[in-house]
Amino acid sequence: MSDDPESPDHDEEIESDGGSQEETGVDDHEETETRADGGDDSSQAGTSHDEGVDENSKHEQLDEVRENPEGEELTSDHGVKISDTDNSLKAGERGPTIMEDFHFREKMTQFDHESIPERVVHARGTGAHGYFQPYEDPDLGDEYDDIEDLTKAKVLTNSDQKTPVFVRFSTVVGSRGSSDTVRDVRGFATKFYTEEGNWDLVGNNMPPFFIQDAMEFPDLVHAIKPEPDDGMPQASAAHDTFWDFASLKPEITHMIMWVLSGRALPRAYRMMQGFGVHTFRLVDDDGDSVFVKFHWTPKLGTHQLVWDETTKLWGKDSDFNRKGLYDVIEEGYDPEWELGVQIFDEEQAEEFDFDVLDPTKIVPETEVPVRPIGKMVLNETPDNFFAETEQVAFHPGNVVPGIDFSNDPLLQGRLFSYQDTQLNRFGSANWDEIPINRPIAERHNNQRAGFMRQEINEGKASYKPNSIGDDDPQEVPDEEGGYEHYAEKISGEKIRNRSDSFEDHFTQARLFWNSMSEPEKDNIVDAAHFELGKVDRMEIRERMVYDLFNNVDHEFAKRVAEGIGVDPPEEPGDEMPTHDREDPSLSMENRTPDTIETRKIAMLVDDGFDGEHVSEIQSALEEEGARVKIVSKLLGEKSGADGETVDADKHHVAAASVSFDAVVVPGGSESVDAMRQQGSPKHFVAEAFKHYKPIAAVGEGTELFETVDLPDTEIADEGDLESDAGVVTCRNDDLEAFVEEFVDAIAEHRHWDRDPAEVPA
Ligand code: HDE
Repeated sequence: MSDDPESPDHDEEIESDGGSQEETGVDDHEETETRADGGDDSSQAGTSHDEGVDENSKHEQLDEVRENPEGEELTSDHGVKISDTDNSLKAGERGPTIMEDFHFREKMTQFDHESIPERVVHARGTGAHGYFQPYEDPDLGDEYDDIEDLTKAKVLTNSDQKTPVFVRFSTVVGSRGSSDTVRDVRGFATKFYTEEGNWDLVGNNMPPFFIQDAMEFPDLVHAIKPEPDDGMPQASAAHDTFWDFASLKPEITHMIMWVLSGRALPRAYRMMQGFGVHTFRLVDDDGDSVFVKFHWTPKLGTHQLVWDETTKLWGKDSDFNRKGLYDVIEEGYDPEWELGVQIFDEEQAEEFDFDVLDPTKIVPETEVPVRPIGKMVLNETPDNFFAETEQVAFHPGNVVPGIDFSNDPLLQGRLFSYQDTQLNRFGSANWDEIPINRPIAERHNNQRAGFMRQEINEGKASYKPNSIGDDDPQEVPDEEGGYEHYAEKISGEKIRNRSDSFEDHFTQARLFWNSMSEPEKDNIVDAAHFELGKVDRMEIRERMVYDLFNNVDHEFAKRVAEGIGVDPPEEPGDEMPTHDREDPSLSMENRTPDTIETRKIAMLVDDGFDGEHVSEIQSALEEEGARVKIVSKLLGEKSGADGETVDADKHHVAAASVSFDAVVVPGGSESVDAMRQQGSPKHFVAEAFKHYKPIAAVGEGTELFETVDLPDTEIADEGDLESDAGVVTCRNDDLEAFVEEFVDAIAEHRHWDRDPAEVPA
């Protein structure tokens, strides 16, 4: 949990709730009696609709089940104090264990049943608590006046209210223990605990999807998961079955372009966009509707890792993304996203050259701008990974009045699958009673019983209509907040078919390719070389080049072919669109705000460092919001040239450049001489350079750079400050100017104008 002064103080609550047995004692009848009276509604763990919700509402509800062992006595699950939890009960010191040892049986049984099935997809993830708050009077452009005119969903319109949220980020393909930095789509699922019930926006970090119809999902997942005979590879699409499937499914082409791009290698969850993917509906008080696409835009920009870096992170820092989110929140930085909407009506939708119900398409921002309507802040880590992050269960079918579905056949299929999969994971329809899944809004209905039922439903009547219980709970008319589905007119024949309007698979794939910068295009080609290079069957590689890529862009197809032993196609594919359209919002290079907040900077030192350099650079970077870590050969105290001391945060055996965003080497001749004798600092610098990261050195620190091969890079001469493609070097006393240059270089994130191909790191 973060130390955020605004966050609720759980410890206090737990104590005053009587967490300890001694305090609680046994004569708590009073409270029970009050509940039996039915007078105290707080036992319902719900919030009356009139009271609304605030940022802390979910925490207050969770406090009721939080358990804290601090200062407490060990007991059995049934509350009996335990005198010895290390030795089983035996018949004689060296004799067999005795069946009546209830403590042994209970402890072992619980352990034997600790695991639940992992998610069939998105098994690996991490989560955080926070809140969502709509902006006051958001700017919706010329066409629409007021967000309240478009939707009755209070969660999106009431700017006075902070709605609690729980967000889970995930990879898709890998199993629960797989590495974080694999090439994959990332899940971005948000549960809003609104006053009108839970709304789950279960999205991804890429706006299109692989397939058009939910029927194809099991095939897609079987193809991409480890192959069934040998169970390999883990968490990777780079194998025959995935590309076999892809090469036979041209509808996948647009998504493949995204997956081969840096979007599939996010630098951090806090530096990742999110998308609702499908077209949804907003519905107003009169029952009128517009279409909407949801977008999350991170305040810190959208940034990527590079491939070589990700593969090293698999071994050196395999929890990189999970830990990244956890650490920044614990360190007091609360990641933030803006929720944006693209709004369009049915007539506008008719005009597009694609079908808005086809999830392999985006609505380009050049056609419909994204309008920010609110912000989300994540400000608290979970207390218990299993209880919160693992047990949270999302369902796109959880919507609140004012938000509705479109007929996107992928979305329609998801509306079945998520409830179904939770039954498999939890073994009960009562998964929605688990604390992290429970709504804050009150629940009253006649759904009953089942494994692990938590609620104690009072009364005799569990059916409707009834006269015994005054026919409660009562249905709620639409005008008073009852959910009413949008009354869309539907007519048609029962048909198992794909609409002709879903037929064009290449126009938007080409739009994506056209919109990439040259380095981004290079990354896509390199990724295709890796992925298809791992495919044994030539006919699959050929189909990818000839049938898919050559229908996106001829040059692209030729470049891919050359790296994977396929004869380059001589002519563009028959279906290749000829348009030159671009959408600047698709390139991550256009999503780099001028900030270095939360970036992690390694400062390489050894004994004899220049104390002024270290303290001034560190405080200047930290003032800008960066996190500086001192890295040295060994942990412990390091002494500066003038007697100052610093503690090393990391040592060479455990720290690698891949875990950092930038590297800086301060002066101090003894320190730099020592590092010139060590392999690690030189490798640190070379590797950061290879990964296009900003690197900087000042004073004697520049001499370390001279021992490393940094091709075509200008290093400052005596008295100068030099900044060359993110390599900042300084041989004068103007530390302020040096730090300023370095901060600019860090804000740029990666320096693609470098050519590090020859660097042996
Ligand atoms: Fe999911 N998806 N999905 N998916 N999905 C699941 O539900 C499914 C799709 C997404 O952090 C499962 O609870 C089908 C699109 C996220 O817990 C399962 C189809 C998008 C998460 C399931 C899709 C997503 C899931 C597995 C095609 C982006 C993780 C465990 C019709 C808009 C949520 C679970 C979390 C999880 C089914 C396609 C996002 C099996 C059938 C499109 C972020 O129900």
